[in-house]
Amino acid sequence: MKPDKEFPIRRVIDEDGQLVGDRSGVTDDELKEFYRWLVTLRTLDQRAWNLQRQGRIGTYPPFSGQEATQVGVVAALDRMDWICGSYRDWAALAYAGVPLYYPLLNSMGHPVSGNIPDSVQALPVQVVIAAQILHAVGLAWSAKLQGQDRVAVTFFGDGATSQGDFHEALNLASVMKAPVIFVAQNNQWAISVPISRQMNSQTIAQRSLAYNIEGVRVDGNDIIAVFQTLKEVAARVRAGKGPALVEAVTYRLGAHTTADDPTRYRPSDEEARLSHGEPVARLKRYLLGAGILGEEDFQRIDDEAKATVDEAVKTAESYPKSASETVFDHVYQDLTEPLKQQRAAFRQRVAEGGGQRG
Ligand SMILES: Cc1ncc(C[n+]2csc(CCOP(=O)(O)OP(=O)(O)O)c2C)c(N)n1
Ligand SMILES: [Mg+2]
Repeated sequence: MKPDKEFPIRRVIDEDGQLVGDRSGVTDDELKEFYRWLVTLRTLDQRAWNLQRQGRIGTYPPFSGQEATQVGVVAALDRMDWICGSYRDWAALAYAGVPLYYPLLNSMGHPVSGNIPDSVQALPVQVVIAAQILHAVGLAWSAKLQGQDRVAVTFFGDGATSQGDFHEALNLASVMKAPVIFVAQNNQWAISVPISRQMNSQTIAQRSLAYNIEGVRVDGNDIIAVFQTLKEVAARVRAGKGPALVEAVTYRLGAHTTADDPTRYRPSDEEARLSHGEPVARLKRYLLGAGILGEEDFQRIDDEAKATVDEAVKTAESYPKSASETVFDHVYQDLTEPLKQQRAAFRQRVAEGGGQRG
C-alpha cells in the first residue's frame, strides 16, 4: 500500500558528480573543507581495517560509504546540540571534535574512548541497537524543559527501526514536542538482513506519518543535499515545531565489521553497482568538474590525510594497554552485588593464570 504522502529523495549532485539540483547555501570553501574531512575519515577507516588485520586493534565497524551523511548532518548543527550515535558513527563524532585516535582506542578496548571531551556535546557510542534514540529524546526534552536553545540529533541504522526503542522514541518525542532529529542511515543492510526483509514499509521516512512529525528522504551520499536538508530541518525543530525523521539513503560499502564476510550473503554484483555513487568519489568528481579543486589539490589532501592518520595511529598505540578488568569500571558509581561477584571471580581466574590479556 502506498503512503498518503510521497517521500522523494532530495539530491543535488548525482553519482557522476553532475549538478542536478540547487546548490544554494553551500560555499566553495565549505565544500573544500567537507572534501578534506571525507578523505581524512576514509583514510582513517581503511587504516583501521588494516590495523585489525595486523592484530593491532580488535573488531572494528567501518563507516565507509556513510561519511557524507555523518559529516553533512553534524556540519549543519550548532556547537551545543547533542549527538547520540552508534558504533558506526565515529565519522560524526570526529567531525564534531572527538580525536581521530578514539575509534582506534575503542577497538583496542580502551575506556578512554568513552570519555568524550568536554568541548563536544555527544554521548559515547552505543552498541545496543536503537538505545541511543531514546537517550536523544531524553536530552532534547530536558533541553526544552530547561529553556535551552539546543536540539538533539541521533544516528541509527535501518535495522534499528525494527526495534521497539525506535517507535517508543518517536512517539514520546512527538507527544512532548521534543526538539530531536532522528537520522536513519539506511545503508541497505543490518548485518546480513537486507532492508527488503527488514520492513514492509516502502520507506523509513513514511513512518513519520504515524507519529505526525516531519519526515524527509535525502541522498545520504550527497553531502550538499544532506547539509541543506539538515540546516532546514534543524531550523524548524529549533523553532519548536516538534521532532523530525530524516532518512538518509546510503550504502554500506564493505563488511558489517572486521568480523563479517559479506560475500556470504550479498549478491556479487551489488557492491560494484551501488558503490559508484559513494560519497567521496562523488564529491571529488563534482569539485573537479566545477573547477573548484584540481589534481594537485587532491594529491595534497591525500598526503595530508595520510599524515593525520599516521599521527592518530601513533597516539592510539602510545596508550598503555588497558587491563581487561576495566570492563567493570565506568558504568556504575557503586558496583552492584552480582557485578562485584563477577569481578571477584574474574580476579581469581587471572590469579590462577587465565583470563587476562596483555
Ligand atoms: C539490541 C541488540 N540486538 C542485536 C544486536 C546485534 N547487532 C549488532 S549490529 C546489528 C545490525 C544493526 O543494523 P542497522 O541498525 O541497520 O545498523 P548498521 O550496522 O547497518 O549500521 C545487530 C542486530 C545488538 N547489538 N543489540
Ligand atoms: Mg544498516
